[in-house]
Order: sequence, then C-alpha cells, then structure tokens
Amino acid sequence: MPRGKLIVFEGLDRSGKSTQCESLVSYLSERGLSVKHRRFPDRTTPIGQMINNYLQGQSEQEDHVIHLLFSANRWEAVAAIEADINAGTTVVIDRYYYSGCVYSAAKNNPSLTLAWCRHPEEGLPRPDLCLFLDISAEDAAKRGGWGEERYEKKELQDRVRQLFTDIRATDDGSDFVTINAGQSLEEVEREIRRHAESCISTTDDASPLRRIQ
Ligand code: 2DT
Ligand code: MG
Repeated sequence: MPRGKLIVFEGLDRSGKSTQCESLVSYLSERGLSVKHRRFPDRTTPIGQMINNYLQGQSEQEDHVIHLLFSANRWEAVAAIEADINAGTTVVIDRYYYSGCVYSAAKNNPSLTLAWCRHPEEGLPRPDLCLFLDISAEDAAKRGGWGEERYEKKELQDRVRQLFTDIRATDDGSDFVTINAGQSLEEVEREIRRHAESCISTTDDASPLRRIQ
C-alpha cells in the first residue's frame, strides 16, 4: 500500500489556513483518499492546555519554556502521525514546525535565535509539502482583525512574515510552496489543489518519510 503524505499549511494568523486546510481535507476525502486533519497547537492534550492558557493570557511562561512546550506538543503526536502515514493515510496539518520556529524567534529574545528554536524540531517527520499562505500583516488585519490571543499584534506578525522568508532560505526548503493568499478564496483553493495533487502523484511511494535535519 502506498504511504500517506504529510501536507502542512503555514502562514500568519488570518491568512486563511484553517479554511483552506478544511477545504483540502474534504476535497481529498471526496476523491476517495484516506485523509486525517490535525492542527498544532493541539490544545486537547495536557501540554496543549498549558499552551492554550498561555496564548489566552491566563498564564505566563518563560520564552524558552513555551517554545519547548510547543515542540513537545508536536513530539507527542509523532507516533500517531507516522502510524497514519504508514497505514496509507494522508495527514494534513494546520501549522507545524515552521510556526514553531518563527513565532518564538519573532519575540526578539537574544537567546532565542531561529537556529536555537529549530533544534528541538530536528528529527520530526519532514513534510512532503508545505503550503505557505502568504499575506501581509496589514491585509490579514483587514480580514476582520485579530482576536485577543497573545501573538495577534501587527509588529509581531510583521516579524513572523519576515522570519518565514528567512527560514525558507536557510532550511531544506524543497517542500515549501508560497501561495499568494490575497487572491480570492477560489483561486487560492485551486492552487492548493494543484500542488497537493502533484505532491500525491509524484512523491515516490518507496521513499520513506524524511526527517527534519
Ligand atoms: P492558531 O492560531 O493556529 O491556533 O495558533 N504557534 C503555533 C507558536 O508560537 N508555536 C508553534 O509551534 C505553533 C504550532 C502561532 C496559535 C498561535 O500559536 C503560535 C499562533
Ligand atoms: Mg490564531
């Protein structure tokens, strides 16, 4: 049986990730593929609840500590993700380790560099495809604005967008596709489907899932 693929969505808050992620999952399921939808942070686990309290301003965490909790929240899901992929299920994830690196590095804490932030992510399954929904912080804010969560502020979102560019340049980057998220919902959807279909048909089934190195 061909293995499933690992497809992730990345982007700023309000870039349309969640909508497009759901749309892709329905589209692939309707085509008869076995698909599972996940999101990070996964707020349902005990670690995820700590992250949720922090994001909602109900608790404080030292910058390195919250960074490691976000990473731990991915590591606690790895066995299940790998089991799905090995069983032929494609896993589509709303945010992954790129968010993990860039949101922490955007805090401008001198001892929380992008390189430092990336270390705990090494060894995680590498996505077959990362769909980066690119939008400026200004345009994202026009979409009904951000909510009340901790990182939903223009200055931080501006740095996050720049860091997504930086990490793409220094990372492997072969899985990374930038999509102009300022287009209509239908245009964005069409591009995503095209990339996902090409990933599903071209990823060599004999090749195992790679790791983040
Ligand atoms: P959502 O808006 O998607 O629920 O995310 N974040 C996310 C991090 O700082 N590190 C991570 O590893 C991940 C996955 C991005 C909530 C916020 O959490 C940030 C926005
Ligand atoms: Mg959000």
